[in-house]
Amino acid sequence: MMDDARLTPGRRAVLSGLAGSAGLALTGCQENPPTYGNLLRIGDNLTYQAQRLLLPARSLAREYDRSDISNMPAVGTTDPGDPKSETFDPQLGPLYDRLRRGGFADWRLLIEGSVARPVSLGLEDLKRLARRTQITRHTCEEGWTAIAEWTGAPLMAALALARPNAGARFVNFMAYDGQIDSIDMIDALHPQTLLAYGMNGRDLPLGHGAPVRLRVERQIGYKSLKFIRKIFVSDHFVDPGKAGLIQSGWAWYNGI
Ligand SMILES: Nc1nc2c(c(=O)[nH]1)N[C@H]1C(S)=C(S)[C@@H](COP(=O)(O)O)O[C@H]1N2
Ligand SMILES: [Mo]
Repeated sequence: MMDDARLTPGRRAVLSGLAGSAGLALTGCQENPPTYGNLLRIGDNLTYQAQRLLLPARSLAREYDRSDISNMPAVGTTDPGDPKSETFDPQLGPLYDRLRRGGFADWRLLIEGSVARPVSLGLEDLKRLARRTQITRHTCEEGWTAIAEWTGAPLMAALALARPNAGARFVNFMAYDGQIDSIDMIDALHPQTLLAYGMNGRDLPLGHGAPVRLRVERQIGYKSLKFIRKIFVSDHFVDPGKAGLIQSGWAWYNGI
């Protein structure tokens, strides 16, 4: 596993230079997620292929009752606008802080890349799309789980507005702490994959990714990126370099 605890997704190391800040400093571009010469990582591709073969694309993650809802800690980045946070991004952080102070009235989500019609959606636009509420279990790689209720727009509904091209295979997400990650179209179009703006019946709290986070219910917790600012659809796998997790040894696909 990792020899430096600071590199766990839950407590990310300070990201030097690169990525996030430069907007779209995505490096590399290939067919499938690489394993970076890590022998153990070969299992990732096997796991990915096996899960994709064995699970029907639409099989749902288990959903729970209201009475199952438990306390959920906010971990990793809990305020991208806090300059004291070790994940503070000098370009994006102040932008986030300004948006938060304005109650996210000016927050916009850009969906671009391999799409017929790039769109920019505000919070109210997202709330006018189809709405889904689900009570699911979040599993963190650090060993804890928690059950919470999430409300949001199915990612599928937001993507549909932008009309992904026929060759589109991956959906990349950029967050206000500079993190970038991606999922494949199977997860992107899954009915439980949400752009969540509500948690346990309230607006998504700051620590949990306000105003909008991703929920990817059939993968490990670090795939549910918080503080989403931009979506980039791509025909090929894009390695986000230092802004991503895979170069630190974390699996790109981590199905649960
Ligand atoms: N942008 C961003 N998203 C993130 C993280 C982060 O540090 N930054 N941490 C991840 C990890 S490791 C987990 S377990 C969950 C934690 O979500 P929570 O803070 O709502 O419990 O968010 C994930 N998404
Ligand atoms: Mo995590």
